[in-house]
Amino acid sequence: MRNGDSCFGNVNECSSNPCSTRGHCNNLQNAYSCTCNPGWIGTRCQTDFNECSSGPCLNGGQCNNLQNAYSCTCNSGWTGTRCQTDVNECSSGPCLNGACNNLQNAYRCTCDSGWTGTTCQTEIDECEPGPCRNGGECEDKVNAFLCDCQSGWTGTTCEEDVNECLPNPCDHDGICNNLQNAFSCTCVNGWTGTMCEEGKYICL
Ligand SMILES: [Ca+2]
Ligand SMILES: [Ca+2]
Ligand SMILES: [Ca+2]
Ligand SMILES: [Ca+2]
Repeated sequence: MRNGDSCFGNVNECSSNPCSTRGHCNNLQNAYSCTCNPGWIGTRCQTDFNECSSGPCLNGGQCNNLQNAYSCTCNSGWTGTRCQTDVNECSSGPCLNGACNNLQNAYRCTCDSGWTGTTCQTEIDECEPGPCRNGGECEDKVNAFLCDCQSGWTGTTCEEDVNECLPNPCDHDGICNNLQNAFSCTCVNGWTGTMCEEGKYICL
Protein backbone atom coordinates (compact mmCIF):
# COMPACT_ATOMS: atom_id res chain seq x y z
CA MET A 1 0.00 0.00 0.00
CA ARG A 2 2.57 2.55 1.01
CA ASN A 3 4.70 2.16 -2.02
CA GLY A 4 4.06 5.57 -3.50
CA ASP A 5 4.55 9.08 -2.28
CA SER A 6 1.00 9.92 -3.22
CA CYS A 7 -0.41 7.59 -0.65
CA PHE A 8 1.02 9.25 2.40
CA GLY A 9 2.84 12.33 1.14
CA ASN A 10 1.24 15.63 0.50
CA VAL A 11 0.33 15.87 -3.19
CA ASN A 12 0.88 19.34 -4.56
CA GLU A 13 -2.43 20.20 -6.22
CA CYS A 14 -0.87 23.42 -7.48
CA SER A 15 1.64 21.61 -9.68
CA SER A 16 -0.76 21.68 -12.64
CA ASN A 17 -0.85 25.44 -12.31
CA PRO A 18 -4.67 25.68 -11.99
CA CYS A 19 -4.69 29.41 -11.21
CA SER A 20 -2.68 30.15 -14.35
CA THR A 21 -0.74 33.41 -14.13
CA ARG A 22 -3.87 35.22 -12.95
CA GLY A 23 -3.53 34.28 -9.33
CA HIS A 24 -1.49 32.65 -6.63
CA CYS A 25 -2.18 28.97 -5.94
CA ASN A 26 -2.50 27.78 -2.35
CA ASN A 27 -1.64 24.13 -1.88
CA LEU A 28 -4.10 22.66 0.65
CA GLN A 29 -4.78 19.25 2.01
CA ASN A 30 -6.21 17.36 -0.97
CA ALA A 31 -7.29 20.63 -2.48
CA TYR A 32 -6.10 24.00 -3.70
CA SER A 33 -7.39 27.56 -3.69
CA CYS A 34 -6.54 30.52 -5.84
CA THR A 35 -5.82 34.02 -4.57
CA CYS A 36 -6.58 36.04 -7.67
CA ASN A 37 -4.56 38.95 -8.95
CA PRO A 38 -6.48 42.24 -9.15
CA GLY A 39 -8.95 42.19 -11.98
CA TRP A 40 -9.58 38.45 -12.00
CA ILE A 41 -12.27 36.42 -10.24
CA GLY A 42 -13.51 32.81 -10.13
CA THR A 43 -12.23 29.71 -8.41
CA ARG A 44 -9.42 29.47 -10.97
CA CYS A 45 -9.20 33.24 -11.58
CA GLN A 46 -10.47 32.48 -15.05
CA THR A 47 -12.93 35.38 -15.28
CA ASP A 48 -12.12 38.98 -16.03
CA PHE A 49 -13.80 41.18 -13.43
CA ASN A 50 -16.08 43.73 -15.10
CA GLU A 51 -14.99 47.06 -13.69
CA CYS A 52 -17.94 48.64 -15.55
CA SER A 53 -20.46 46.79 -13.38
CA SER A 54 -20.60 49.66 -10.87
CA GLY A 55 -21.43 52.10 -13.66
CA PRO A 56 -18.50 54.48 -13.13
CA CYS A 57 -19.00 56.56 -16.29
CA LEU A 58 -21.28 59.55 -15.73
CA ASN A 59 -23.50 61.61 -18.01
CA GLY A 60 -24.18 58.78 -20.43
CA GLY A 61 -20.53 57.92 -21.04
CA GLN A 62 -19.73 54.48 -22.51
CA CYS A 63 -17.72 52.22 -20.19
CA ASN A 64 -14.95 50.00 -21.53
CA ASN A 65 -14.06 46.93 -19.42
CA LEU A 66 -10.27 46.56 -19.34
CA GLN A 67 -7.77 44.39 -17.45
CA ASN A 68 -8.11 45.56 -13.83
CA ALA A 69 -9.30 48.91 -15.10
CA TYR A 70 -11.95 50.69 -17.08
CA SER A 71 -12.03 53.62 -19.40
CA CYS A 72 -14.91 55.93 -20.30
CA THR A 73 -15.83 57.15 -23.75
CA CYS A 74 -17.65 60.38 -22.98
CA ASN A 75 -20.60 61.90 -24.73
CA SER A 76 -19.99 65.20 -26.49
CA GLY A 77 -19.65 68.05 -24.05
CA TRP A 78 -18.26 65.95 -21.18
CA THR A 79 -14.68 65.14 -20.19
CA GLY A 80 -12.68 63.66 -17.31
CA THR A 81 -11.86 60.03 -16.49
CA ARG A 82 -15.48 59.48 -15.45
CA CYS A 83 -17.04 62.06 -17.82
CA GLN A 84 -17.83 64.10 -14.74
CA THR A 85 -16.64 67.46 -16.08
CA ASP A 86 -18.57 69.78 -18.38
CA VAL A 87 -16.42 70.88 -21.31
CA ASN A 88 -16.12 74.66 -21.32
CA GLU A 89 -16.95 75.51 -24.91
CA CYS A 90 -16.08 79.14 -24.15
CA SER A 91 -12.41 78.39 -23.44
CA SER A 92 -11.42 78.96 -27.06
CA GLY A 93 -12.99 82.42 -26.96
CA PRO A 94 -15.49 81.93 -29.78
CA CYS A 95 -17.43 85.15 -29.21
CA LEU A 96 -15.56 87.85 -31.13
CA ASN A 97 -17.47 90.87 -29.82
CA GLY A 98 -19.52 89.67 -26.88
CA ALA A 99 -19.76 87.53 -23.76
CA CYS A 100 -19.71 83.72 -23.95
CA ASN A 101 -22.13 81.47 -22.06
CA ASN A 102 -20.94 77.90 -21.46
CA LEU A 103 -23.82 75.47 -22.11
CA GLN A 104 -24.20 71.67 -22.30
CA ASN A 105 -22.16 70.72 -25.40
CA ALA A 106 -22.66 74.23 -26.75
CA TYR A 107 -22.05 77.89 -26.16
CA ARG A 108 -24.08 81.01 -26.75
CA CYS A 109 -22.76 84.49 -27.38
CA THR A 110 -24.37 87.58 -25.92
CA CYS A 111 -23.18 90.22 -28.34
CA ASP A 112 -22.01 93.70 -27.45
CA SER A 113 -24.26 96.49 -28.74
CA GLY A 114 -23.80 96.98 -32.45
CA TRP A 115 -22.78 93.37 -33.18
CA THR A 116 -24.73 90.31 -34.24
CA GLY A 117 -24.25 86.73 -35.52
CA THR A 118 -23.56 83.39 -33.80
CA THR A 119 -20.06 84.50 -32.82
CA CYS A 120 -20.87 88.25 -32.83
CA GLN A 121 -18.77 88.47 -35.96
CA THR A 122 -21.07 90.82 -37.87
CA GLU A 123 -21.20 94.55 -37.36
CA ILE A 124 -24.78 95.79 -37.54
CA ASP A 125 -25.35 98.36 -40.29
CA GLU A 126 -27.21 101.09 -38.42
CA CYS A 127 -27.75 102.86 -41.77
CA GLU A 128 -30.34 100.21 -42.60
CA PRO A 129 -33.09 101.11 -43.11
CA GLY A 130 -32.09 104.69 -43.91
CA PRO A 131 -32.43 106.75 -40.73
CA CYS A 132 -31.28 110.04 -42.33
CA ARG A 133 -34.13 112.21 -43.60
CA ASN A 134 -34.40 114.94 -46.19
CA GLY A 135 -31.67 113.54 -48.41
CA GLY A 136 -29.02 113.22 -45.68
CA GLU A 137 -26.19 110.70 -46.25
CA CYS A 138 -25.69 108.00 -43.62
CA GLU A 139 -22.33 106.82 -42.33
CA ASP A 140 -22.30 103.51 -40.42
CA LYS A 141 -20.42 103.45 -37.09
CA VAL A 142 -20.09 100.81 -34.35
CA ASN A 143 -23.46 100.83 -32.60
CA ALA A 144 -24.20 104.23 -34.14
CA PHE A 145 -24.73 106.15 -37.35
CA LEU A 146 -23.86 109.65 -38.49
CA CYS A 147 -26.03 111.73 -40.84
CA ASP A 148 -24.38 114.15 -43.21
CA CYS A 149 -27.32 116.52 -43.82
CA GLN A 150 -28.20 118.44 -46.96
CA SER A 151 -27.93 122.23 -46.67
CA GLY A 152 -30.83 123.67 -44.70
CA TRP A 153 -31.33 120.60 -42.50
CA THR A 154 -29.89 119.68 -39.12
CA GLY A 155 -30.45 117.25 -36.21
CA THR A 156 -29.34 113.64 -35.65
CA THR A 157 -31.48 112.42 -38.52
CA CYS A 158 -31.60 115.73 -40.47
CA GLU A 159 -35.18 116.06 -39.35
CA GLU A 160 -34.91 119.69 -38.31
CA ASP A 161 -35.15 122.70 -40.65
CA VAL A 162 -32.30 125.17 -40.13
CA ASN A 163 -33.77 128.53 -39.17
CA GLU A 164 -31.99 130.92 -41.53
CA CYS A 165 -33.63 133.85 -39.67
CA LEU A 166 -31.41 133.30 -36.63
CA PRO A 167 -29.84 135.73 -36.34
CA ASN A 168 -32.20 138.02 -38.31
CA PRO A 169 -30.46 138.93 -41.60
CA CYS A 170 -33.06 141.58 -42.60
CA ASP A 171 -31.99 145.22 -42.15
CA HIS A 172 -34.10 148.09 -40.95
CA ASP A 173 -36.61 146.03 -38.94
CA GLY A 174 -37.53 143.86 -41.91
CA ILE A 175 -39.43 140.69 -41.01
CA CYS A 176 -37.59 137.45 -41.84
CA ASN A 177 -39.35 134.42 -43.30
CA ASN A 178 -37.65 131.06 -42.64
CA LEU A 179 -37.69 129.01 -45.88
CA GLN A 180 -36.17 125.72 -47.03
CA ASN A 181 -32.40 126.41 -47.06
CA ALA A 182 -33.18 130.12 -47.61
CA PHE A 183 -34.91 133.12 -46.15
CA SER A 184 -36.83 136.11 -47.45
CA CYS A 185 -37.32 139.55 -45.95
CA THR A 186 -40.57 141.45 -45.77
CA CYS A 187 -39.43 145.07 -45.61
CA VAL A 188 -41.14 147.89 -43.76
CA ASN A 189 -42.16 151.05 -45.66
CA GLY A 190 -39.29 152.90 -47.23
CA TRP A 191 -36.95 149.95 -47.60
CA THR A 192 -36.36 147.34 -50.28
CA GLY A 193 -33.75 144.83 -51.48
CA THR A 194 -33.16 141.21 -50.53
CA MET A 195 -32.29 142.24 -47.01
CA CYS A 196 -34.17 145.58 -46.96
CA GLU A 197 -30.84 147.29 -47.31
CA GLU A 198 -31.90 149.83 -50.03
CA GLY A 199 -33.78 152.97 -49.30
CA LYS A 200 -36.71 153.78 -51.60
CA TYR A 201 -36.75 157.14 -53.31
CA ILE A 202 -39.82 159.13 -52.64
CA CYS A 203 -40.47 161.14 -55.85
CA LEU A 204 -42.17 164.49 -55.51
CA1 LIG B 1 -11.84 43.86 -16.32
CA1 LIG C 1 -20.27 73.04 -21.67
CA1 LIG D 1 -22.56 99.64 -37.35
CA1 LIG E 1 -34.97 126.92 -43.14
